[in-house]
Amino acid sequence: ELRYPERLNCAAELLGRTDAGRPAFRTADGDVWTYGQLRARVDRIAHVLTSRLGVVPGNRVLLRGPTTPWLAACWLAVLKAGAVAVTVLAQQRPHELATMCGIARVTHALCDVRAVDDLAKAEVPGLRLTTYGGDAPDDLLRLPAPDEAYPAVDTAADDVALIAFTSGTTGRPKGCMHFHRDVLATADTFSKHVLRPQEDDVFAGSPPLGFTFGLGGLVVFPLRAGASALLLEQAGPRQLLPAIAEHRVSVLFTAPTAYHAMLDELPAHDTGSLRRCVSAGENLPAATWRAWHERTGLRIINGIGATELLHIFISAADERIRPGMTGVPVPGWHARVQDENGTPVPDGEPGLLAVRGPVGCRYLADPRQREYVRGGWNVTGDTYVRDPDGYFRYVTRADDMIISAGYNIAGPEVEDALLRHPDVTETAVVGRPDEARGQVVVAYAVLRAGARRDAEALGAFLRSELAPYKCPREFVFLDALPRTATGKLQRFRLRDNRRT
Ligand code: 3SK
Repeated sequence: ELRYPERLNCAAELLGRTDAGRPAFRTADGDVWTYGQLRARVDRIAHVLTSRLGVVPGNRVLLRGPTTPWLAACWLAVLKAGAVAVTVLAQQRPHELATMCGIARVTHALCDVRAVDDLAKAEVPGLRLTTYGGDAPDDLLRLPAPDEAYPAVDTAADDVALIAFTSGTTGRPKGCMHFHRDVLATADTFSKHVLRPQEDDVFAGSPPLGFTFGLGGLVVFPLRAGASALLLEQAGPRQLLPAIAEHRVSVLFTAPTAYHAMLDELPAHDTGSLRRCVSAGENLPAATWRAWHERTGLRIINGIGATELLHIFISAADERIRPGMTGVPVPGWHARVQDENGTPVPDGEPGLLAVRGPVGCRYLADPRQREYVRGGWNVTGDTYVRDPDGYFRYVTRADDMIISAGYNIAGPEVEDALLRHPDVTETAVVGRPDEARGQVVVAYAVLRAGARRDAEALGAFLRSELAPYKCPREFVFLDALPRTATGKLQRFRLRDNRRT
């Protein structure tokens, strides 16, 4: 069981332990911030926040910008000053930003000067907006501040440290509140027991810091381990491979589609420094896991996490990893599969995934709390099967099961088969209403550049891989699949025929 002192400031904990001379953050340009420099910059920002901008403990401070050491330093400074960081994504538009600011009652914002337009357009009443990284005399980094240590505000372990928004794959955003102890708990469960980082590890990856997958993987886990993180403003599959080679990245966090997209380019890059590869955010198809393993010798650590629960709660390490499986509950977490009434279903049968552990869902003023937390369990909205040996296998999102002529068909199983075809780079399989069968299976596919859009050939391929009732009745070829800002597939758009 995890035990933290009653009074705890997680930013002070993350910053306080490592020798001043060790590297904390790196950038693509070759800048290195040592722990000593990071501490000094965080303290300076915290002084400015409290003595110039009027931030007091409990104020909600919005943070927005590309992934840079300055964004991470702002996040740490807000927490160190006892305020609450409201993390949003650079892609979010004025209307979405205004909604989130309203829900979280944001009073202040720190925004990278390059990302300020949309936030200004959001016209949030009473918002005190400060930019960083620009030339203006009132830029956050130019405002005068005492050149001395900033003593961390004495927060309680269960004071709110951050509010992270989830829109899920549809619907009005929900703000999830997380405590100071929750932040450390993610590092002391998944990172400590599954990832097992070392001081000389270099972390890197694609998820932005406004997505808790990225915040954990690129800030919290490396700092908790005294390691360093390469923070990349551009972190698509095309940028990741050269960055891994150049900066000797050893721990990689990215999404299943990025692992798949990097496969062809792998031979052209030196990935010999990689020790750990983490995939989350979406289901990792067994086909992608196998191809990555074949080409790198590395076993991708698959995991399921949620903004509601901050980070990953089911996963597996090293030899315990099984392709096509998410894994077992991370030490400290409990998981089961249950029916709609909360009764556990037998092993081998699909049902709703329910978990509990050191972090819980706390929606900010949202009645949907009642749907997510039922009888003390967090019901994630995923359909899973638990095998008799305790492994959890993803089936689909609970509301995404396709029911065709009485058969239950999980889109991800058909997608996994399609991804084994050499021309398919991305795919989504959904049910379309049909008078005779209830629903029919429709496959959307993105093909490798130059490949022929041949529905018949794909159909024939699938018939050799899957039972006939699972095979799509229709193939639709797209240039890209509709995704949320965090990269999650929006199946509802495909079901409703809304592709953008
Ligand atoms: O939402 C997710 O899928 C997720 C995955 C891993 C860690 C954190 C999150 C929010």
